[in-house]
Amino acid sequence: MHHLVDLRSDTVTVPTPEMRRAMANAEVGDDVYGEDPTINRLQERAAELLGKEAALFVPSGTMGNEIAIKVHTRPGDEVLIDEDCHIVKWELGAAAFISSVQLHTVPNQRGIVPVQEYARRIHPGDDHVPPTRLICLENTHNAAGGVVLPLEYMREVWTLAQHHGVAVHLDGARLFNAAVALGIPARKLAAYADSVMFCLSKGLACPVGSILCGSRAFIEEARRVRKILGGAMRQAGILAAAGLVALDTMIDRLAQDHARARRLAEAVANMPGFWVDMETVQTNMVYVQTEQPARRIVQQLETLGVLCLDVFPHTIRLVTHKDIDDEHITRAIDAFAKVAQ
Ligand code: TLP
Repeated sequence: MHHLVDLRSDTVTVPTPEMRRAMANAEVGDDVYGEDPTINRLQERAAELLGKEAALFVPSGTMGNEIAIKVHTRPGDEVLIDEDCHIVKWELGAAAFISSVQLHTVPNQRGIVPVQEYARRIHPGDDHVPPTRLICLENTHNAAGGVVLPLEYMREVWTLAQHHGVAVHLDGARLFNAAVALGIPARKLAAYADSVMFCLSKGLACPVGSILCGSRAFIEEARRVRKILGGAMRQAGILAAAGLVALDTMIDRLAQDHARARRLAEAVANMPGFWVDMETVQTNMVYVQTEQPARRIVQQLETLGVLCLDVFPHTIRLVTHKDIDDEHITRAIDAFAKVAQ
Protein backbone atom coordinates (compact mmCIF):
# COMPACT_ATOMS: atom_id res chain seq x y z
CA MET A 1 0.00 0.00 0.00
CA HIS A 2 2.97 2.32 0.49
CA HIS A 3 3.13 3.49 -3.11
CA LEU A 4 -0.46 4.73 -2.78
CA VAL A 5 -1.41 8.16 -1.51
CA ASP A 6 -3.97 7.18 1.12
CA LEU A 7 -6.20 10.13 1.97
CA ARG A 8 -9.20 8.05 3.12
CA SER A 9 -8.71 8.88 6.78
CA ASP A 10 -6.16 9.66 9.46
CA THR A 11 -7.09 6.25 10.88
CA VAL A 12 -4.81 4.65 8.25
CA THR A 13 -1.64 5.96 9.91
CA VAL A 14 0.89 3.35 10.99
CA PRO A 15 2.87 3.58 14.24
CA THR A 16 6.23 5.37 14.22
CA PRO A 17 9.48 3.43 14.87
CA GLU A 18 9.59 5.08 18.32
CA MET A 19 6.09 3.79 19.05
CA ARG A 20 7.03 0.28 17.94
CA ARG A 21 10.09 0.33 20.21
CA ALA A 22 8.00 1.54 23.15
CA MET A 23 5.37 -1.12 22.42
CA ALA A 24 7.97 -3.90 22.27
CA ASN A 25 9.47 -2.82 25.59
CA ALA A 26 6.27 -1.89 27.42
CA GLU A 27 5.92 -2.96 31.01
CA VAL A 28 2.54 -4.70 31.24
CA GLY A 29 0.11 -6.30 33.69
CA ASP A 30 -3.54 -7.29 33.87
CA ASP A 31 -5.51 -4.10 33.35
CA VAL A 32 -8.77 -5.69 34.52
CA TYR A 33 -7.05 -5.81 37.93
CA GLY A 34 -5.80 -2.25 37.34
CA GLU A 35 -2.26 -3.66 37.26
CA ASP A 36 -0.95 -2.54 33.91
CA PRO A 37 1.58 0.19 34.75
CA THR A 38 1.74 1.52 31.19
CA ILE A 39 -2.06 1.82 30.94
CA ASN A 40 -2.09 3.54 34.33
CA ARG A 41 0.58 6.00 33.25
CA LEU A 42 -1.25 6.80 30.02
CA GLN A 43 -4.53 7.36 31.85
CA GLU A 44 -2.84 9.67 34.38
CA ARG A 45 -1.06 11.61 31.61
CA ALA A 46 -4.26 11.98 29.60
CA ALA A 47 -6.31 13.15 32.59
CA GLU A 48 -3.64 15.70 33.48
CA LEU A 49 -3.36 16.90 29.88
CA LEU A 50 -7.10 17.55 29.70
CA GLY A 51 -7.42 18.89 33.23
CA LYS A 52 -9.80 16.12 34.33
CA GLU A 53 -9.70 13.99 37.47
CA ALA A 54 -9.45 10.63 35.73
CA ALA A 55 -9.23 8.86 32.39
CA LEU A 56 -9.96 5.46 30.89
CA PHE A 57 -8.28 3.73 27.95
CA VAL A 58 -10.91 2.27 25.60
CA PRO A 59 -10.52 0.22 22.40
CA SER A 60 -12.21 2.73 20.08
CA GLY A 61 -13.69 6.19 19.79
CA THR A 62 -17.11 4.71 19.26
CA MET A 63 -16.89 2.81 22.53
CA GLY A 64 -15.68 5.93 24.34
CA ASN A 65 -18.64 7.96 23.09
CA GLU A 66 -21.16 5.24 23.81
CA ILE A 67 -19.85 4.58 27.32
CA ALA A 68 -20.16 8.31 28.02
CA ILE A 69 -23.78 8.38 26.82
CA LYS A 70 -24.57 5.32 28.94
CA VAL A 71 -23.04 6.84 32.08
CA HIS A 72 -24.69 10.25 31.66
CA THR A 73 -28.21 8.98 30.96
CA ARG A 74 -31.02 6.62 31.93
CA PRO A 75 -33.21 4.77 29.39
CA GLY A 76 -35.82 7.11 27.94
CA ASP A 77 -33.76 10.27 28.49
CA GLU A 78 -33.14 12.69 25.70
CA VAL A 79 -29.77 13.70 24.25
CA LEU A 80 -29.47 16.91 22.23
CA ILE A 81 -27.00 16.48 19.41
CA ASP A 82 -26.30 18.02 16.06
CA GLU A 83 -27.66 15.87 13.28
CA ASP A 84 -24.33 15.41 11.50
CA CYS A 85 -22.32 14.14 14.47
CA HIS A 86 -20.48 10.83 14.27
CA ILE A 87 -22.68 9.53 17.12
CA VAL A 88 -25.77 10.09 14.94
CA LYS A 89 -24.42 9.21 11.52
CA TRP A 90 -21.77 6.56 11.95
CA GLU A 91 -22.25 4.64 15.18
CA LEU A 92 -25.01 2.36 13.86
CA GLY A 93 -27.66 3.58 16.28
CA ALA A 94 -25.53 2.50 19.24
CA ALA A 95 -27.03 5.12 21.58
CA ALA A 96 -30.46 3.51 21.07
CA PHE A 97 -29.04 -0.01 21.16
CA ILE A 98 -26.94 0.41 24.31
CA SER A 99 -28.47 3.29 26.27
CA SER A 100 -32.12 3.32 25.06
CA VAL A 101 -31.99 7.09 24.78
CA GLN A 102 -33.70 9.37 22.31
CA LEU A 103 -31.28 11.36 20.18
CA HIS A 104 -32.97 14.69 19.54
CA THR A 105 -31.08 15.90 16.49
CA VAL A 106 -30.58 19.56 15.69
CA PRO A 107 -29.54 21.09 12.34
CA ASN A 108 -26.17 22.84 12.17
CA GLN A 109 -24.53 25.50 10.06
CA ARG A 110 -20.99 24.48 9.08
CA GLY A 111 -20.86 22.28 12.17
CA ILE A 112 -22.22 24.89 14.58
CA VAL A 113 -25.68 24.61 16.16
CA PRO A 114 -26.76 28.11 17.29
CA VAL A 115 -26.88 28.01 21.10
CA GLN A 116 -30.49 29.22 21.13
CA GLU A 117 -31.46 26.10 19.15
CA TYR A 118 -30.25 23.98 22.07
CA ALA A 119 -31.85 26.41 24.54
CA ARG A 120 -35.31 26.09 23.05
CA ARG A 121 -35.17 22.29 23.04
CA ILE A 122 -33.92 21.70 26.59
CA HIS A 123 -36.77 20.27 28.69
CA PRO A 124 -36.78 19.20 32.33
CA GLY A 125 -39.17 16.34 31.51
CA ASP A 126 -42.81 15.91 32.50
CA ASP A 127 -45.66 13.46 31.98
CA HIS A 128 -45.28 13.77 28.20
CA VAL A 129 -41.78 14.92 27.38
CA PRO A 130 -38.50 13.12 28.13
CA PRO A 131 -35.93 15.00 30.21
CA THR A 132 -32.90 16.42 28.44
CA ARG A 133 -29.95 14.85 30.20
CA LEU A 134 -27.03 15.44 27.86
CA ILE A 135 -25.71 17.61 25.03
CA CYS A 136 -23.09 16.04 22.76
CA LEU A 137 -20.62 18.18 20.83
CA GLU A 138 -17.98 17.14 18.28
CA ASN A 139 -14.72 19.07 17.92
CA THR A 140 -13.30 19.01 15.31
CA HIS A 141 -16.54 18.36 13.46
CA ASN A 142 -15.93 15.60 10.97
CA ALA A 143 -18.97 15.76 8.65
CA ALA A 144 -18.82 19.56 8.47
CA GLY A 145 -15.31 19.29 7.01
CA GLY A 146 -13.08 19.10 10.06
CA VAL A 147 -14.24 22.52 11.29
CA VAL A 148 -13.28 23.79 14.72
CA LEU A 149 -15.88 24.70 17.33
CA PRO A 150 -14.49 27.95 18.80
CA LEU A 151 -13.66 28.08 22.50
CA GLU A 152 -16.23 30.82 23.12
CA TYR A 153 -18.94 28.69 21.51
CA MET A 154 -18.00 25.72 23.71
CA ARG A 155 -18.25 28.04 26.73
CA GLU A 156 -21.72 29.26 25.73
CA VAL A 157 -23.08 25.73 25.29
CA TRP A 158 -21.50 24.71 28.60
CA THR A 159 -23.03 27.70 30.43
CA LEU A 160 -26.47 26.87 29.04
CA ALA A 161 -26.12 23.20 30.00
CA GLN A 162 -24.93 24.09 33.51
CA HIS A 163 -27.88 26.41 33.96
CA HIS A 164 -30.26 23.53 33.24
CA GLY A 165 -28.33 20.80 35.04
CA VAL A 166 -27.59 19.07 31.72
CA ALA A 167 -24.26 17.30 31.15
CA VAL A 168 -21.99 17.93 28.13
CA HIS A 169 -20.03 15.20 26.38
CA LEU A 170 -17.38 16.16 23.86
CA ASP A 171 -16.53 13.79 21.03
CA GLY A 172 -12.98 15.01 20.62
CA ALA A 173 -11.86 12.24 18.28
CA ARG A 174 -9.71 15.04 16.79
CA LEU A 175 -9.54 17.30 19.83
CA PHE A 176 -5.84 18.00 19.35
CA ASN A 177 -6.43 19.08 15.75
CA ALA A 178 -8.90 21.63 17.16
CA ALA A 179 -6.48 22.76 19.87
CA VAL A 180 -3.57 23.13 17.43
CA ALA A 181 -5.76 25.05 14.95
CA LEU A 182 -6.87 27.41 17.74
CA GLY A 183 -3.36 27.65 19.18
CA ILE A 184 -4.58 26.76 22.68
CA PRO A 185 -3.99 23.80 25.00
CA ALA A 186 -6.61 21.04 24.65
CA ARG A 187 -7.51 21.39 28.33
CA LYS A 188 -9.13 24.76 27.61
CA LEU A 189 -11.63 23.08 25.29
CA ALA A 190 -12.04 20.14 27.67
CA ALA A 191 -12.94 22.54 30.49
CA TYR A 192 -16.32 23.10 28.85
CA ALA A 193 -17.39 19.45 28.93
CA ASP A 194 -18.11 16.96 31.71
CA SER A 195 -16.62 14.13 29.69
CA VAL A 196 -14.26 14.13 26.74
CA MET A 197 -13.30 11.34 24.38
CA PHE A 198 -10.20 11.72 22.20
CA CYS A 199 -8.71 9.22 19.77
CA LEU A 200 -5.11 8.07 19.79
CA SER A 201 -5.65 6.10 16.60
CA LYS A 202 -6.36 9.01 14.24
CA GLY A 203 -4.04 11.99 13.71
CA LEU A 204 -1.93 10.92 16.68
CA ALA A 205 -1.04 7.80 14.66
CA CYS A 206 -1.40 5.07 17.28
CA PRO A 207 -2.51 1.64 16.08
CA VAL A 208 -5.41 1.28 18.55
CA GLY A 209 -7.23 3.15 21.24
CA SER A 210 -9.06 6.16 22.57
CA ILE A 211 -9.27 7.87 25.93
CA LEU A 212 -12.34 8.89 27.89
CA CYS A 213 -11.81 11.58 30.53
CA GLY A 214 -14.02 12.97 33.27
CA SER A 215 -14.57 13.17 37.00
CA ARG A 216 -13.36 10.31 39.22
CA ALA A 217 -16.94 9.14 39.81
CA PHE A 218 -17.74 9.29 36.09
CA ILE A 219 -14.68 7.23 35.16
CA GLU A 220 -15.40 4.67 37.88
CA GLU A 221 -18.81 4.05 36.32
CA ALA A 222 -17.34 4.21 32.80
CA ARG A 223 -14.93 1.43 33.77
CA ARG A 224 -17.89 -0.75 34.78
CA VAL A 225 -19.71 -0.05 31.49
CA ARG A 226 -16.52 -0.76 29.51
CA LYS A 227 -16.43 -4.21 31.14
CA ILE A 228 -20.11 -4.83 30.33
CA LEU A 229 -19.43 -3.98 26.68
CA GLY A 230 -16.48 -6.36 26.56
CA GLY A 231 -13.96 -3.55 26.23
CA ALA A 232 -11.83 -4.39 29.25
CA MET A 233 -8.48 -5.67 28.04
CA ARG A 234 -5.61 -7.43 29.76
CA GLN A 235 -1.96 -6.63 28.91
CA ALA A 236 -3.04 -3.66 26.84
CA GLY A 237 -0.04 -1.65 27.99
CA ILE A 238 1.48 -2.71 24.68
CA LEU A 239 -1.08 -0.41 23.06
CA ALA A 240 -0.89 2.29 25.71
CA ALA A 241 2.88 2.57 25.19
CA ALA A 242 2.22 3.95 21.72
CA GLY A 243 -0.24 6.40 23.27
CA LEU A 244 2.39 7.81 25.61
CA VAL A 245 4.76 8.36 22.68
CA ALA A 246 1.92 9.99 20.74
CA LEU A 247 1.17 12.50 23.48
CA ASP A 248 4.87 13.46 23.51
CA THR A 249 5.58 13.56 19.80
CA MET A 250 2.46 13.71 17.65
CA ILE A 251 0.46 16.74 18.79
CA ASP A 252 2.46 19.74 17.58
CA ARG A 253 3.10 18.17 14.18
CA LEU A 254 -0.67 18.24 13.41
CA ALA A 255 -0.07 21.80 12.14
CA GLN A 256 1.77 20.26 9.17
CA ASP A 257 -1.29 18.15 8.31
CA HIS A 258 -3.43 21.29 8.42
CA ALA A 259 -1.08 23.20 6.09
CA ARG A 260 -1.04 20.30 3.63
CA ALA A 261 -4.84 20.02 3.66
CA ARG A 262 -5.05 23.71 2.82
CA ARG A 263 -2.60 23.38 -0.09
CA LEU A 264 -4.59 20.43 -1.46
CA ALA A 265 -7.91 22.24 -1.01
CA GLU A 266 -6.71 25.41 -2.73
CA ALA A 267 -5.51 23.42 -5.73
CA VAL A 268 -8.63 21.24 -6.11
CA ALA A 269 -11.00 24.19 -5.55
CA ASN A 270 -9.74 25.75 -8.79
CA MET A 271 -10.39 22.69 -10.97
CA PRO A 272 -13.48 22.29 -13.18
CA GLY A 273 -16.15 19.96 -11.77
CA PHE A 274 -14.96 20.30 -8.18
CA TRP A 275 -15.93 22.73 -5.42
CA VAL A 276 -14.46 23.24 -1.99
CA ASP A 277 -15.96 25.45 0.71
CA MET A 278 -12.63 26.93 1.79
CA GLU A 279 -14.11 28.25 5.03
CA THR A 280 -14.45 24.69 6.25
CA VAL A 281 -10.82 23.83 5.55
CA GLN A 282 -9.53 24.54 9.04
CA THR A 283 -7.73 21.35 10.05
CA ASN A 284 -6.74 18.11 8.30
CA MET A 285 -9.83 17.50 6.17
CA VAL A 286 -10.99 18.58 2.73
CA TYR A 287 -14.52 17.89 1.59
CA VAL A 288 -14.79 18.19 -2.19
CA GLN A 289 -18.19 18.53 -3.87
CA THR A 290 -18.23 16.79 -7.23
CA GLU A 291 -20.29 17.44 -10.33
CA GLN A 292 -20.03 13.76 -11.30
CA PRO A 293 -20.98 10.99 -8.88
CA ALA A 294 -18.35 10.89 -6.13
CA ARG A 295 -18.05 7.11 -6.48
CA ARG A 296 -16.88 7.44 -10.09
CA ILE A 297 -14.28 10.08 -9.18
CA VAL A 298 -12.99 7.92 -6.32
CA GLN A 299 -12.57 4.99 -8.69
CA GLN A 300 -10.70 7.13 -11.25
CA LEU A 301 -8.41 8.53 -8.56
CA GLU A 302 -7.70 5.01 -7.34
CA THR A 303 -6.39 3.98 -10.75
CA LEU A 304 -3.99 6.95 -10.41
CA GLY A 305 -2.79 5.73 -7.02
CA VAL A 306 -4.81 8.12 -4.83
CA LEU A 307 -7.27 6.75 -2.30
CA CYS A 308 -10.10 8.82 -0.84
CA LEU A 309 -13.67 8.26 0.37
CA ASP A 310 -16.99 9.11 -1.25
CA VAL A 311 -18.75 10.05 1.98
CA PHE A 312 -21.92 11.34 0.27
CA PRO A 313 -23.19 10.83 -3.33
CA HIS A 314 -21.50 14.03 -4.53
CA THR A 315 -18.90 14.53 -1.82
CA ILE A 316 -15.38 13.19 -1.49
CA ARG A 317 -13.42 13.42 1.74
CA LEU A 318 -9.63 13.83 1.79
CA VAL A 319 -7.77 13.59 5.08
CA THR A 320 -4.12 14.47 5.65
CA HIS A 321 -2.04 12.76 8.32
CA LYS A 322 1.51 11.91 9.34
CA ASP A 323 1.99 9.39 6.50
CA ILE A 324 1.21 12.05 3.88
CA ASP A 325 4.11 14.32 2.92
CA ASP A 326 4.46 17.22 0.48
CA GLU A 327 5.24 14.91 -2.42
CA HIS A 328 2.06 12.92 -1.76
CA ILE A 329 0.07 16.15 -1.89
CA THR A 330 1.65 16.98 -5.25
CA ARG A 331 0.72 13.52 -6.53
CA ALA A 332 -2.85 13.92 -5.28
CA ILE A 333 -3.17 17.34 -6.94
CA ASP A 334 -1.83 15.90 -10.22
CA ALA A 335 -4.33 13.04 -10.05
CA PHE A 336 -7.24 15.42 -9.44
CA ALA A 337 -6.06 17.56 -12.37
CA LYS A 338 -6.13 14.50 -14.66
CA VAL A 339 -9.62 13.49 -13.50
CA ALA A 340 -10.87 17.08 -13.87
CA GLN A 341 -9.94 17.20 -17.58
N1 TLP B 1 -14.39 8.33 12.19
C1 TLP B 1 -13.97 7.55 11.05
C2 TLP B 1 -15.20 6.98 10.34
O1 TLP B 1 -15.99 6.25 11.22
C3 TLP B 1 -16.04 8.04 9.71
C4 TLP B 1 -13.17 8.42 10.13
O2 TLP B 1 -12.48 7.85 9.27
O3 TLP B 1 -13.22 9.65 10.27
N2 TLP B 1 -15.89 10.42 16.47
C5 TLP B 1 -15.49 10.98 15.32
C6 TLP B 1 -15.66 12.44 15.12
C7 TLP B 1 -14.92 10.18 14.32
O4 TLP B 1 -14.55 10.75 13.18
C8 TLP B 1 -14.76 8.80 14.55
C9 TLP B 1 -14.19 7.88 13.50
C10 TLP B 1 -15.18 8.27 15.77
C11 TLP B 1 -15.76 9.12 16.71
C12 TLP B 1 -15.10 6.81 16.10
O5 TLP B 1 -13.80 6.36 16.31
P1 TLP B 1 -13.45 4.80 16.13
O6 TLP B 1 -13.30 4.56 14.66
O7 TLP B 1 -12.16 4.65 16.87
O8 TLP B 1 -14.55 4.02 16.73
